[in-house]
Amino acid sequence: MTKSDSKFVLTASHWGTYYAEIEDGRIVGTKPFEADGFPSPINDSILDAVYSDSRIDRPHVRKGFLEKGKDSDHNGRGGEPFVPVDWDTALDLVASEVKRVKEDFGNSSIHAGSYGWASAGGFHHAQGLLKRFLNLYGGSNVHKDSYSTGAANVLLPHILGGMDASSGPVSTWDGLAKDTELMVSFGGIALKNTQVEAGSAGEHATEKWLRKMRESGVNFVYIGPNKGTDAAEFLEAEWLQPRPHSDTAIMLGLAHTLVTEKLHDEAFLDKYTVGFEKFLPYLMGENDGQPKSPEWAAEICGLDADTIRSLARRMASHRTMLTMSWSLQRADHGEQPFWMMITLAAMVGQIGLPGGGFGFGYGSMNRQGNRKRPVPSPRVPQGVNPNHTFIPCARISDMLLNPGGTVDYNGRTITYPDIRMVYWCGGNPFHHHQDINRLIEAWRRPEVVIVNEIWWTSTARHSDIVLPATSTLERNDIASGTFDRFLIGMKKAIEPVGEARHDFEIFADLSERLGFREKFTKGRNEMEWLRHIYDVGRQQAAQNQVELPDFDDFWEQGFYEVPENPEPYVLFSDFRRDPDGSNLHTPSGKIEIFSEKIDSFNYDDCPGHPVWLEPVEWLGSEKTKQFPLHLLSSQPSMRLHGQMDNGGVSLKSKIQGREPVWINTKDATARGIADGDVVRVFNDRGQCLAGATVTDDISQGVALIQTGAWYDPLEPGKIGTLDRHGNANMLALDKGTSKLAQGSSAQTALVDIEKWQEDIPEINVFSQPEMAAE
Ligand SMILES: Nc1nc2c(c(=O)[nH]1)N[C@H]1C(S)=C(S)[C@@H](COP(=O)(O)OP(=O)(O)OC[C@H]3O[C@@H](n4cnc5c(=O)[nH]c(N)nc54)[C@H](O)[C@@H]3O)O[C@H]1N2
Ligand SMILES: Nc1nc2c(c(=O)[nH]1)N[C@H]1C(S)=C(S)[C@@H](COP(=O)(O)OP(=O)(O)OC[C@H]3O[C@@H](n4cnc5c(=O)[nH]c(N)nc54)[C@H](O)[C@@H]3O)O[C@H]1N2
Ligand SMILES: [Mo]
Repeated sequence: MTKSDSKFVLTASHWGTYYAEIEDGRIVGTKPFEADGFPSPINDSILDAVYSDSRIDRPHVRKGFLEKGKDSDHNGRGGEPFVPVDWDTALDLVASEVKRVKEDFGNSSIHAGSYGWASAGGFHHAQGLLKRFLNLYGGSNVHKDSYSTGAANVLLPHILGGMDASSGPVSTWDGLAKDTELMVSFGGIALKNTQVEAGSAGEHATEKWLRKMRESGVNFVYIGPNKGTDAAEFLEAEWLQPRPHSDTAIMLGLAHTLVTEKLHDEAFLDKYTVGFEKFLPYLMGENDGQPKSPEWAAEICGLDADTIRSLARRMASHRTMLTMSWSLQRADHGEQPFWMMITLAAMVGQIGLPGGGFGFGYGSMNRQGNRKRPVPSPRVPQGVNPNHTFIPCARISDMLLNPGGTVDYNGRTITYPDIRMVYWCGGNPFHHHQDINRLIEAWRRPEVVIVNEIWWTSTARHSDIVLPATSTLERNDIASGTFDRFLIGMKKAIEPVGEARHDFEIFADLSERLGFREKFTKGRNEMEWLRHIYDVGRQQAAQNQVELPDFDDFWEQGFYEVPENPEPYVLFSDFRRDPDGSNLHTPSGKIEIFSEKIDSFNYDDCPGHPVWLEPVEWLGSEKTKQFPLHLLSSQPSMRLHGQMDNGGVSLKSKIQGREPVWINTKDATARGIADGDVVRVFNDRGQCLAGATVTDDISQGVALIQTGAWYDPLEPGKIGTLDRHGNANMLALDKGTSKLAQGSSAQTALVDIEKWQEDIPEINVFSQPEMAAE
């Protein structure tokens, strides 16, 4: 019930826009944004999370570090108690450490890559502010690419000339609803993932459009192991259940059928692509004696050869849209399924036609299928990094473990810098990185680890100096996702909790101690910055013929809605119309089925055209004798990565306090596991407890743990100890996708599961860590 003296304050998050209901200065409820027909249930988690026991109330320093500084025993990270300190002590310590490391080892020894999603809001943007701070102090080692699409980030510019096909804009829903007849989705279109959009969403649009597509008669084929979340019931999709990671083989089988039955579009291939003639001998087995026939593919993927053949015929005889979720490239050799789908779509010949062609990431985020907004997202300027060292983001453990070592990447050799300081702000590597036991080892290498955080996440627990940051509710900001029609004024709803401070203030105070406060703040306070970045965006919008209200009117109104564009957008339609004039930014100016450039790198794990390469771990490998189940770790339905795992919505989804692991009924029965049992999931990298969800919605031989359960070690700080809670990254593989992209191979892992027979340990990670006296 809404009390008469409560007020509603509009705010935004990566899972959408909502009103916070405030009573007596506290948030007591949430209400959906009026433009959003499909608001995310995650909203309500903020009610528990913001005041939870896991909130960091004041600055803290690890006991050993407070006593001995850089000479402390680094093995104490994650295990030793923390000492609460006052802000001046903490800021003096951080400033002196930044100065010391810069002077003794140079800026390249400071890793501030700080990968992570932080919060919505363009001004209080955690990593942006960390970078702005360090860029003014000589810079830092940073990261390139992303965990989301690490393989695609490097591959697609070579073969498509850019990232649009994966990052958007892809062909819009309105056009698909009008013209598509058959939609074939590798990895599905997971509605749970479309709750989320980087920078927020005023409207969650995917479900609305998928329903329209089904109503207008589109037929769906879902290819993947998980009907539970990847293909909504109302799509009435045909479900093909191949082995995980065998998608490239299936597509080769489809391509082989197209060629043998002369269904491939030679005119399209001639006019718009290069290199088909180099790929064809591989496809037909002319150079290795192995035709990539449907029978060959069937052996690998477990589907029938006839199923593959008839799907190829259907694709060629209908207006067909091929889609693939981003997850498929987050795997060993993750470049191949993306490259092969582009090749297959080129052979079908409908690229650039309404309702046809291909696109990646439908169902990976809310953005995909929406139009790109002609208004930029207001953001705090980060400045320029004077230091030029970087790593592909998922090579963090490799870097820390191998200072001076080298790694192949996109045709060059990168030397890992000698990192002495890690500064993380707005990300959670103990959530996001694969093989946490290996990360703990790597994390012991630097002399000092500093983290700005809102909550006592596992990353905060494994650091030396912890500075408490405010949440979005405690500050003013502007939110806007690039593929969303809305700019949202995020108004401060409550006072900062405990002694938390805005990251902006933290870095301003650190800049002051290092002698450049004015350069950092430009003399502007929070509201002056918002006005400034809004005005910059307003000027850019004017160049795109969109007139935004002035800042005062925008702030007063609360949000601005950019008018909808009624014309469907079709990816590559310009290119199809005018292949020479449209300027595809590849070396050939065409879609590259064979890339001379990639071929010239001579990588055994990513040759010049798409190929089937066996992943190091999958259901076809020897290792299944020891670990017979393929573990997938997909994005969580009930939270954003590790964020809001401490909120009610996520906590309610746990089983006996553990993160659910989905296991097929037959696999569970064979192991004496019943629905609701606590189980141990394990492999040669690590082990965790989880709560069994026994279901036929997941294929036999496959298990699934959604990411984001906070790592909760039985013996904190120790390598190899049991995680009580169910963090999938205890088990996932820490290996680059290939020498080309070095993306994350998070989906690649074999495990086994057994019923847990011992006492079930309590969950510890949602309360304060161990404290020592001041
Ligand atoms: N096994 C496996 N692992 C994966 C994946 C997978 O599929 N499988 N997916 C990967 C992908 S795609 C991604 S994008 C990553 C996501 O990994 P992350 O982006 O690192 O995950 P988040 O939990 O969003 O971490 C953001 C952190 O920032 C903190 N934060 C929020 N707002 C602020 C702020 O204003 N200031 C400060 N200082 N801190 C703030 C939050 O409390 C949170 O701890 O995970 C990757 N990891
Ligand atoms: N609710 C919520 N939504 C999110 C996020 C979140 O944290 N919470 N995170 C966001 C982020 S940062 C990102 S990058 C996107 C990621 O978007 P995706 O990468 O698309 O998401 P996932 O959930 O990892 O994977 C989708 C599905 O792919 C299937 N899959 C995995 N491996 C294979 C395979 O080898 N073959 C086939 N055919 N299928 C496979 C799995 O069944 C899984 O359910 O999600 C975004 N959306
Ligand atoms: Mo991501």
